[in-house]
Parts: sequence; structure tokens; C-alpha cells
Amino acid sequence: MIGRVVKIFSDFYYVQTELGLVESKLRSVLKKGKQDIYTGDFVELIQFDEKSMQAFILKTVNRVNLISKPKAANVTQVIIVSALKEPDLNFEQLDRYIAHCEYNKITPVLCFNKEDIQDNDILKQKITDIYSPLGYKIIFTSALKKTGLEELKPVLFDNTSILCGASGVGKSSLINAILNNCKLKTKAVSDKNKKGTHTTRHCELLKTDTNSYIVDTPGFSHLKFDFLLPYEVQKLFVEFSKYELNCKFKDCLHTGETGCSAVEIIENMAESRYQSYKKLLIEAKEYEKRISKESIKEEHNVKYNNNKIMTKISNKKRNLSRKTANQRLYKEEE
Ligand SMILES: Nc1nc2c(ncn2[C@@H]2O[C@H](COP(=O)(O)OP(=O)(O)OP(=O)(O)O)[C@@H](O)[C@H]2O)c(=O)[nH]1
Ligand SMILES: [Mg+2]
Ligand SMILES: [Zn+2]
Repeated sequence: MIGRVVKIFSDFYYVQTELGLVESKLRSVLKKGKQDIYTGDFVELIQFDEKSMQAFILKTVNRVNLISKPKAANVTQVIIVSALKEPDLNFEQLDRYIAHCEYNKITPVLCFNKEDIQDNDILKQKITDIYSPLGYKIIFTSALKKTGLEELKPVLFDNTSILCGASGVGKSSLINAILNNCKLKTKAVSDKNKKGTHTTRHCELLKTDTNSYIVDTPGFSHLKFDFLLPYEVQKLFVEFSKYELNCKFKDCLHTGETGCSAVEIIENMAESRYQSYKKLLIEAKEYEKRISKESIKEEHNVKYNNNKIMTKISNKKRNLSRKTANQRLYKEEE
């Protein structure tokens, strides 16, 4: 029997099947092979007991992708949820989420919640001015007053969407507002610092319509890009890819060097976006410095193969594979 993992609690995997929700455990073979299974995975179940609705998971089937943070499988869309207020909108953090989506090759939808809190017209205009020209879909909502939901619902159709954003922005509240019979736990932001209180603890997949799913996730804000090389950061900012770049300098980072063909792009870039770009570059440069330092010791490392001398590239000098980078991000979160 095939089903989809909707929730994971320590050793228990809750799998939605055609016969209902099945409480499952991993088969020991899976545990030994250290094959990880995540919310959103399709899995094959064995030893299914209809009476107790319990089974074992044999393996995952057809995993299309795996998002590293928040961890979920087979996601087709990321909805970055921010609050206009309480907690205050943080543009750098938003750009980090966007860059993270670009890194995972998923175009995000930007949802700005709590639009019922007053005096946000200027902020809304600023958001539209910055992010609309970049091609990102923008939706303003209020989970409290149920506004903007008519715009959000069609976006969810035929997708597995994951909500991501800081704690307290209203991710669970939005899902409760969309799904009438859903009562996910929500909690007020703290009075003192207006920050969320990490109410949602696990990823949970919920069905919103035929073939449409949404994943509620725990809020997070720490997202560092210290696993990329500086030239890779640029690829996460669509401003650079949207306009043809023919910079004459080799290895140019396009941060405003005279003669760089990106000067015009930078001049037209929103100030906050440029600041975020520079922040990410700093992290990438730290990473570059670290790996070049660490690899010096290993440069003498030479391998012989059929009498040919081959210089072995230090592991540390190589770019991290996408998988390793994702694992690193995940570890950081834990
Ligand atoms: N004024 C207003 N308050 C909202 C809105 N949406 C959510 N809230 C409130 O914001 C607080 C946090 O909402 P949650 O839904 O728990 O936030 P979350 O993003 O799921 O937070 P975590 O689970 O901690 O990541 C709650 O007190 C909600 O009632 C909104 O549209 N307007
Ligand atoms: Mg929540
Ligand atoms: Zn350049």
C-alpha cells in the first residue's frame, strides 16, 4: 500500500492512505540504511493491520525533491509568510528566505499577513515596488479578518505548498482560516519583544483541495549562507539573471566596481536588496576564506593512478554538493 507521510513524531510516522491515517514505524532495514523519511514523502507500507491501523514503512517512492529548511519532501511551491507588523517586517530576513528558495530552485510566493493591523499602506507600497518587478507574486492577507484568502487559495491549487517564515507571523492561523475544520495550535506573540513563541513544533501536511496540500512548519529565522562561494550568491538574486550580464572582469562579484557592467543593475536595485546581497556575500567570502585556509595543508596530496600523477583536490576546497549543503543547514537548525 502506498501513502503519504503527513506528520512525524519521534519514531512514529503518520501516513495518509486510501484507507485512512496509518500509524507507522520504519522497518529496521530502513533504519540501518539511514534512509531518512520526511513529511510529504510517498512511502510503501507493509504488514498493514487494518484493525489497529498500524504498519511499517518499507521505502520511499518517487521523491521529487527535498527542501532542507524546513525539512519536507515533494514540495512544489514555497509560500514565504511575513507579518507586516508584530513581528515587524524584516527585509533582510525576507531576502534570505527568497535566496534560499532560489537556491532550492523553487520560485516563492510572498505572503504578507496581518494586513488588518493599521497604517501599513506605505509599507505595502514599498513591498510592491521592490518585489513585483522581480516577478514574485505578492499576496496581502489577514488570517484574523479573513482577507486576501481568495487570492491565496487558487495559488494553492494542484500544489504541495510549504509555508515558511519566522515564528508568530501567522502561518498556522492562515491554514486555520483557509480550512474550516482545521484547528492548528496558534499562540500570541510575546508582549515584550513582539516575537513569536515557536508554537508549531513539527511539519504537518494538510489537504486543502483535490491534489492540493499545504505544509505548516515551525517558524525559523536563522538562515546563513556560509556554504556558498561568492560568485554563487549572485545567482540567488534574480536582478542579476533578469538582465543580461556581460561583465568584462573575470570573477567579478558585481558590487559596484568601476567598469563593471552590473553597475546599472546595482543602481536600479532596491537599496534593501543590495544590502542583503552584500550581507550574503560577506558570509560567502568567510566561507571561501575558511576553505582555502583549511586546504593549504592538503595541497601536497598527490595520487598515483596508472603511473600518472594526479593532484587530489582537497574535499574542503571542492564546492559542497547540494545535499551536503542542505544537511549542513539542517544541522544548524537542530
Ligand atoms: N492581527 C492579526 N493577528 C494575527 C493574524 N494572523 C495571526 N495572528 C496572530 O499572531 C499570533 C501568531 O500566530 P500563529 O499562527 O501561531 O503564528 P505561526 O507563524 O504559526 O508561529 P509558529 O508556529 O511559532 O511558527 C497569534 O496570536 C495569532 O492570533 C492576522 O492576520 N492579524
Ligand atoms: Mg505555527
Ligand atoms: Zn562585474
